[in-house]
Amino acid sequence: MESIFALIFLCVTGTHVSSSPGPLEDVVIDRYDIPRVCPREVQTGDFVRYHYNGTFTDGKKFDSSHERGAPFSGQVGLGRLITGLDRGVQGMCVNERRKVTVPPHLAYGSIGAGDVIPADTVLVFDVVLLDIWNTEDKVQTRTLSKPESCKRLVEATDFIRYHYNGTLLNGVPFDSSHSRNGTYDTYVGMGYLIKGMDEGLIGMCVGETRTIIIPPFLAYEEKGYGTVIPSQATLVFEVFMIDLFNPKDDIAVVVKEVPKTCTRKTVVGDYIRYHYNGTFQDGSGFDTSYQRNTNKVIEGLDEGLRGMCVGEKRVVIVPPHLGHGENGAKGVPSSAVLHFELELLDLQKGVPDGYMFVWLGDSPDPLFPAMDLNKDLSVPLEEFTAFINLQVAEGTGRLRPGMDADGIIKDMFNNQDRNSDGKIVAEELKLKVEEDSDKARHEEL
Ligand SMILES: [Ca+2]
Ligand SMILES: [Ca+2]
Repeated sequence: MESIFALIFLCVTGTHVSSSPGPLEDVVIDRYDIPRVCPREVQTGDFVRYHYNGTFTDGKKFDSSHERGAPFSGQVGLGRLITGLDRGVQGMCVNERRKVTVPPHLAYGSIGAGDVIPADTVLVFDVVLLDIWNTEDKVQTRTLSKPESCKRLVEATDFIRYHYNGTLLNGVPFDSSHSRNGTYDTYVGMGYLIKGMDEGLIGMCVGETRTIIIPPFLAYEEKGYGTVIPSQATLVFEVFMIDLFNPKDDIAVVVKEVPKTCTRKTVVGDYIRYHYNGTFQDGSGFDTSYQRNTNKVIEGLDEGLRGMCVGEKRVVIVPPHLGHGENGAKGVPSSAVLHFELELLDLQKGVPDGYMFVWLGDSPDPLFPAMDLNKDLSVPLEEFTAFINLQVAEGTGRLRPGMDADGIIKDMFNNQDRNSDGKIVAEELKLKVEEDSDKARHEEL
């Protein structure tokens, strides 16, 4: 050994006096393209993925991962690579390009490799690093931005909706929810996601943007995914949290303002008028027109409006299973949590479902003579209208609140004028309750 060292020493010394370079002692590394941000450098034991072109010193190519279309993957420093490359990629960072010149004794020595590499050949590898990871790695998260107030953090078993961009460690994109024009909607922490994602999403709040870096053994491991995620790939997700709730959530009611006098609070069946401002968890407002075509209020809001005084203001938060569910509604996406700022404007006792008019005491019996105000044995619309308005004025009956009174009365009249001749006679008149007992689905009276 001593003589070999001596020889090399002489040769290296000789380069100072000779114009022709002597044989290489070690690899020569030319880091000709280093990324500005270099957060991690290859160390012994790391797994790496890289592309390379292998040439002789005259530039003739003997191997290329680019041409094969498959980068090299392997562990550094355990003799799986030729010794020269084990040394040559040390300290390299992702997206760095370097030229590694390997002397024969750190490559294929005096034997060479088959017909491809002759004996005692210096090899030049032009390498670009694509990925680094280590079996000791953990999921790394970094918050890029976050709202000032964060009322609630993502926990396991929550259902969440988020946008994401997914890239490989070298920045090559493999998937994006934005390209699909829809959020990714899922339960978290229940095994529906890759392990690293299940872990990295925990603790996020709505409105937060977070980077999640996931080593391959917590992602798609050796199998990769389709053509877009290679085997043993580190994944980088940039996640923007849109919405979160738990299926166990009930509505949340926060009372903001109650008037000093409150004689009556809303109960089931009341007719109410209220102002509301509807927003999603991210603060954006939703189109409320979806509700105008239906009298049906979503379950959570119906519940949230109970026990309220006129003039009271409250916020009601409705989880989707008490709102529009997985189907959403016009202007409301699937599985969206809804915030309602409410103010009760008016409150009236309602009438039972299916009724347009109710008697507040006993109804006149018999009814027809009472209704036939001028006693001509015939009740046209004008007379019927006068009769109903009289009941309302005297407090013996009430019309369904919140609707056009003349319209309701006309409907009631038409319903009783069975032969549609413009007048009601005694035989046509039947009490609503009698009809109900006949299981008829007519309305009124
Ligand atoms: Ca009459
Ligand atoms: Ca008639």
